[in-house]
Amino acid sequence: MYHEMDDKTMVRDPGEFIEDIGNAYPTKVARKRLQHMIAVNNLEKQGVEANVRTIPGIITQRGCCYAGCKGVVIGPIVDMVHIVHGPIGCSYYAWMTRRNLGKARSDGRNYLQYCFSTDMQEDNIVFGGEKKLKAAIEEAYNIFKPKAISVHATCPVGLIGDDVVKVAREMSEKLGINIFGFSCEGYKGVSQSAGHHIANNGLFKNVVGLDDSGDEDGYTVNILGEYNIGGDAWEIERILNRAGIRIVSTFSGNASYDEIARSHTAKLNLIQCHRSINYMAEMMETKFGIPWIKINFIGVKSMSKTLRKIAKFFDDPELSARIEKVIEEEEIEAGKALARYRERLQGKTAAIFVGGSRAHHYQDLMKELGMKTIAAGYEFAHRDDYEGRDVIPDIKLDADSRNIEELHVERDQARYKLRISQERYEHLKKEKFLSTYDGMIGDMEKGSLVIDDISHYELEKLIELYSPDIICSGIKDKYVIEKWGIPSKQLHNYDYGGPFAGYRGAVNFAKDIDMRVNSPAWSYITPPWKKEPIIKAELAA
Ligand code: CFM
Ligand code: HCA
Repeated sequence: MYHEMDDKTMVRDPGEFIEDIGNAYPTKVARKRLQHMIAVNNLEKQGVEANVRTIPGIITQRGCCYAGCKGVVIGPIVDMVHIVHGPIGCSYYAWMTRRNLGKARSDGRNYLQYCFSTDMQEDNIVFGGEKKLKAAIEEAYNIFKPKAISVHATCPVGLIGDDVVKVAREMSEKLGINIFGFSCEGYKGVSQSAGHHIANNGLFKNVVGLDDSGDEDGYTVNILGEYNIGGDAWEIERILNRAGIRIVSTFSGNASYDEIARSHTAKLNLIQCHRSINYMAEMMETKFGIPWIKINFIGVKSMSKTLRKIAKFFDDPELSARIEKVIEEEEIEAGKALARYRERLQGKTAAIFVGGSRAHHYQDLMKELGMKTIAAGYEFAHRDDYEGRDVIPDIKLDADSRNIEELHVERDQARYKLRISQERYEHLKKEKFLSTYDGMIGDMEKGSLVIDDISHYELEKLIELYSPDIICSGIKDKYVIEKWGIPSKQLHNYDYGGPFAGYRGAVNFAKDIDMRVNSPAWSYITPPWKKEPIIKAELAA
């Protein structure tokens, strides 16, 4: 069966896909998995189940709590030493695999290339590893003299009861620098998402607000949820600086400890990845009175829309005029470069299954290139990332979420300062300009599919039924997809390309997608199983 999409093109009926999945799984599994899939109808407010445990036995793309805390949020801070307390494998995997780039500030400190681990052995598991951790912290301090050190727990640390938070506190007193620990054992929560929350809490408690000497003048912002993969943050910075907007701190791509310590002096928080950092935005608003807006730096139109939102917030004709000038010039330059790719990509289809925010952000850019996103989903996002923040009061807290500490934050009477008038603040909240994210589903076309925490089996079924022109995903399934003869673009590490954010990033992205989608290479190969059966079996008598 086929289904008509908004622009009258016909795609396979998404209901058929969902039905096939339901029939293939055992009843109990089907009942659970079907709650994670919908065919978008644009008629009613739709939702999917999310942020719950993956069914054992299903191959998913998800990672762990430690990955979300150390790998994603804390690891990219360039001038801190980040020590992993655990077996070496956890560190090896986390060592620069995310390609979050960073440069030293004037003091020359940048430890991103290093990999610090306690390298736990069997005897540490049996007799405890706290002594080894203390020695590792002291050794790192003596060699590098960093301003601050973070310590991260891996699964075995929690199982044997080593207390990284306590050890960090003790060593901080001994060495006289800021050292703080994260109990981000891999098994906590149901995915990386738990690690984001733990990391946000730790940064908020231990760093944000330590330095009040920030420059109060000008149009100052923090960028929250931007991790400088492939240099995205630098392209964003180039554009904002052109318009006269100054970034106090980025959380946490190319971040510096001192900048995070001063971040509470900024006037506005811009949220790129809502999933990983909305906690920080809410806490900074409550304690310091910094409002936040959800923006998107991915895509030419989205970038311009983001700049106009910043202009609206600051409400200054001079800034607005400068922003309009930047938009005009940048759009002309990008538009010229994009024209030839648009021609070559028109009408091509894409599926995007990535993380907790990019599956939404990249749909804007796909649309600009004339492409259609026929299916999308997150690995570990929550229902609010799919359905919008209005749904938050309805989300039932299960045991896995209740395990993650919820900080009780209050207004800092001395330092709370609303950056705009109370009246305007309330007005902007009421018109849903501030503190709002509407989620991914509402932006998707009728007839498209949403699949949360997609499994390899479901991905293969999707390929069989839809055969998209490209699938954007990560390393865990890139080669599964390509063995089916479909090009795959990694939207985590960008396949070592990028930047993809901002105006110039959009052009880089278009070039990369064109290179894959229109490459003749795919037609030259016939996989062996299409020529002859590769498994032969005989029935025993
Ligand atoms: Fe946010 Fe990220 Fe993402 Fe994420 Fe990630 Fe990442 Fe991602 Mo990989 S913080 S949710 S936990 S944008 S590491 S930089 S690419 S899955 S979509
Ligand atoms: C993580 C990090 C990751 C993995 C990427 C991938 C990243 O989740 O631990 O699966 O390709 O962006 O590096 O999301």
